[in-house]
Amino acid sequence: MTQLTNDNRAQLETLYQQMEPEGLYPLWEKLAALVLPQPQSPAKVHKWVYDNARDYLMRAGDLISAKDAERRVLILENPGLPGHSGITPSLYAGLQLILPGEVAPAHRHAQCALRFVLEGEEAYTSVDGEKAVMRPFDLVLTPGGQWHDHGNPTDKPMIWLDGLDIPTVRHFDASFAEHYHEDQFPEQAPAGDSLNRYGRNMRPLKGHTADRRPAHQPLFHYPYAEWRPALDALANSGAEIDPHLGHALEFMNPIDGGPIMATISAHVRLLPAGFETKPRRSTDGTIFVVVEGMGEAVIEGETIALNPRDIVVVPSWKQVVFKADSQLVLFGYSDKACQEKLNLYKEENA
Ligand code: GTQ
Repeated sequence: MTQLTNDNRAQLETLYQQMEPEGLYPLWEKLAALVLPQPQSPAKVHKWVYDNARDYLMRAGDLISAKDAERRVLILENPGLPGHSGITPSLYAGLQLILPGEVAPAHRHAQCALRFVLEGEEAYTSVDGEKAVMRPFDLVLTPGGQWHDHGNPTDKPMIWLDGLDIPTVRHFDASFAEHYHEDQFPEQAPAGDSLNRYGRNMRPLKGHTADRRPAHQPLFHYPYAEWRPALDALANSGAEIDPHLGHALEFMNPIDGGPIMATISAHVRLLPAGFETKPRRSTDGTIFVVVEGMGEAVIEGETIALNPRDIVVVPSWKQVVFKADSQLVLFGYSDKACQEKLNLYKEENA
């Protein structure tokens, strides 16, 4: 703004005071902060050490049941977004615990969720009455609007990372949610049915039994037993490694080859021992989970040590370099899916 005379400034201040009760404000005082020349995320770089978070979660497990809590989850709130219950401005993360014999009762909501298993074997998530039996580092989706309950018939605790678009749905004022009148939604299909039909690069031949799954979202289980060998095969094939990403594969919706859900994208990467990525930044603030190996993330010059099951958030437009001390495998999710639809997504590979 050009220089104003004192008199002019005083008259403007009077104008602001008088119009404020009418909900009117001068854009010229705020324009530079509203329309930024580049992202300035309020979110901070942050790491959650799994074992520390796990201790608190297990203590919560002694005090409240999954049923009483509805979902027994510790929210991973970004320290730069206090009170927001978001790990980035658009996405939520939480650690959910289901103890042996427990059920987290059936509900459905507009929010889309992914689950990335960190501990435990063979508890399940049921989606519209079909179970996905979950093993460590499996990715399981509960797309918006679908009934889901979780249960643990095993004798060991089950813990996974929940990734939801809660802040995005809040932003659009579009939340709907309801409880089912029983704890478990009635079984509609054998466990793994959708994976068998849609998860092996094939689809049901038409004329077969009618499609039960919603047309836009038929597949909801991406097992570690399938994605991990795929990464290894890629790495061992002699394929050129992406200098900014390492060997990287995105989880895909088989319907259109697009991202797994409308608001959330997810991928995995493998960085061979000794590999260091070139610097990269992107507008999709990303939540990373260390699946295996040790190394470092250097984010805008800040070094974060990476160990198995650590969770690290890299906010929008922060430059990141990954260094693999041993072979490093990462899972990541972000709002890239949503940003691409809105023509907002940008990245810069240095
Ligand atoms: O499992 O349905 O972490 O509805 C937050 C909200 C998990 C769930 C969360 C949810 C769920």
